[in-house]
Amino acid sequence: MSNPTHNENTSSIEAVNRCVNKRISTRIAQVPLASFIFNASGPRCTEEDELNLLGASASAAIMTKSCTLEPREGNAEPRYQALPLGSIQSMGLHNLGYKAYLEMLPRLKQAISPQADKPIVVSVSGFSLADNLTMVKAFQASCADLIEVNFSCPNIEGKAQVGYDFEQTERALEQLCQLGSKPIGLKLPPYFDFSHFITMANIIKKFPVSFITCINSVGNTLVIDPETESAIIKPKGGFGGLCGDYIKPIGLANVRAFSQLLPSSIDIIGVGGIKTGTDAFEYLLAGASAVQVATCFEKEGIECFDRIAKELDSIMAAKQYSSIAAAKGKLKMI
Ligand code: RRO
Repeated sequence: MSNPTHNENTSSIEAVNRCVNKRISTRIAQVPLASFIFNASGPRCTEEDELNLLGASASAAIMTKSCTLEPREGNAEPRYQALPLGSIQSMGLHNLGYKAYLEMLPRLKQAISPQADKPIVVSVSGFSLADNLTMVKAFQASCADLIEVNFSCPNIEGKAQVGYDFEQTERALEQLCQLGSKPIGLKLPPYFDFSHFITMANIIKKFPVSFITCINSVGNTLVIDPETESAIIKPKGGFGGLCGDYIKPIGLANVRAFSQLLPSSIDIIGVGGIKTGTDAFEYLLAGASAVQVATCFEKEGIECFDRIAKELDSIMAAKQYSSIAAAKGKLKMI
């Protein structure tokens, strides 16, 4: 953890000792987290007050909304609609611009320390490799603990998801992984074919990528209201990212496939349809080292982290798993 007053080993040990519940504490790229559950880069993590709320909550980390070089208002409203089993959204990367987050990080760190040594994960989503290089370089020199590079935003008109372009992904990693020693991870889009899992895993293995986050929303889906005979969100002709329960089997499959293809030193963070301890436990069995919550956090608010953590803890206790490591990737075949 980045704490200038401690050496790295001492502060890591202290952080682990502070974990309230050892059964669901975990690590991402060797950075300790007090629980298996934190927020996804998505809802309620754009503004400083939202990030402070996460700092004071049971979320195991503070994850920021993906940022761009310049501030963005995002796409036109309505751009989010709740659905019975999740949501569809096309937020359009509304964020304060990376300089605002850079400036905010020491204040966030200060607010969460010394009560809880909670990592801060910054998410970057530039419009070009040059943008991403500028932002990652800046965050490498900041007090962020982990850097997640978002290669999978589906909601910017005219901009394809980098994670679906394997050559571009490889060219980007060649440069992004050379900018400093803070752990870098990739937020990936969902893949639906084994050839794609294998190609992406082989690219990732060539570079010092510390973690991957699977999956972003399922991009470019369409929900129609038959009463009004119209799409239910405005941007991109109604096409948007599908989230929530609908996508959990896709998220689980991506976590499972990558956990079988990547070395265990690369942590996998599961996202997609996590709203109960059972959902989190399923991702753990598939091979996740931690999970992030998006739609459930949007709908339920900050209390979801404590609730899901307690539910997961109860499930693990009932099944006599004493640690995340004991259950990680232990999916059985029939
Ligand atoms: O802001 C968004 O519209 C957005 C982003 Br950056 C992302 O990575 N995934 C998503 O579903 N929406």
